[in-house]
Amino acid sequence: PGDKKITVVFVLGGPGSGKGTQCANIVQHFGFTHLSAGDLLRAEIKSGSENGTMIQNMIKEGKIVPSEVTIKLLQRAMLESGNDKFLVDGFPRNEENRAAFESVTNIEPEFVLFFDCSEEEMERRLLNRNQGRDDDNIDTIRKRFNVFLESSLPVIEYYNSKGKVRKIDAAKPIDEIFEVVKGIFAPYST
Ligand code: UP5
Ligand code: MG
Repeated sequence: PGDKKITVVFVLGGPGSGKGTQCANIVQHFGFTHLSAGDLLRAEIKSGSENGTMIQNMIKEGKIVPSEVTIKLLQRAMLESGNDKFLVDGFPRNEENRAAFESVTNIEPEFVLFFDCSEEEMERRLLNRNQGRDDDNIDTIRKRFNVFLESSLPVIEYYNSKGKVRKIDAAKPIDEIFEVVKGIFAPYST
């Protein structure tokens, strides 16, 4: 535990709203390290860890993996990166994730980037993605949408009440969205 100031931006939005796509652009322009909680969990399944089967089942059902598992993976990735600026993509997904992250790491996000997109458009994107993700089928997609509305939107509302949400219209083309994103990150360029 050093005194080094760590900058964390939470990147939130529904399934298929474009979090991963925009994070890749932000990394290139602003020197952040991208930590997708979903990618870390999928890597954990592949690594054959003892939690792998549990994680796989939760993802298949669109359910939220217990905080302690996800937070450990995030903390490890932060340490290994050697960086001090992070995009935490797809986390926190519920109130418990949020409170646990704050108390375990003592980190408050600088702000929350919220990609706002209609379910119709997100569904179209996910069904066209074709990356072999176990959860990109219509049954699981519907479950993911429900969990987002019930559990994840309240987290965004919480940060909104603290004036920390930067809401972005994510229904536009990728490059137009990134123009807006750039303006938000300009103060954080190195
Ligand atoms: N695309 C992107 N932007 C576009 C645009 N503007 N116009 C047209 N097309 C666009 O994009 C999705 C697809 O759309 C891509 O094909 C892209 O080219 C295109 P992407 O950038 O991948 O969207 P993203 O928001 O990242 O979608 P993703 O499916 O990754 O979001 P989820 O939040 O559903 O997935 P995640 O990986 O974060 O989580 C998966 C599961 O892991 C969860 O359901 C949960 O079970 C578990 N999980 C936890 O339990 N805890 C966590 O903390 C995190 C995950
Ligand atoms: Mg993603």
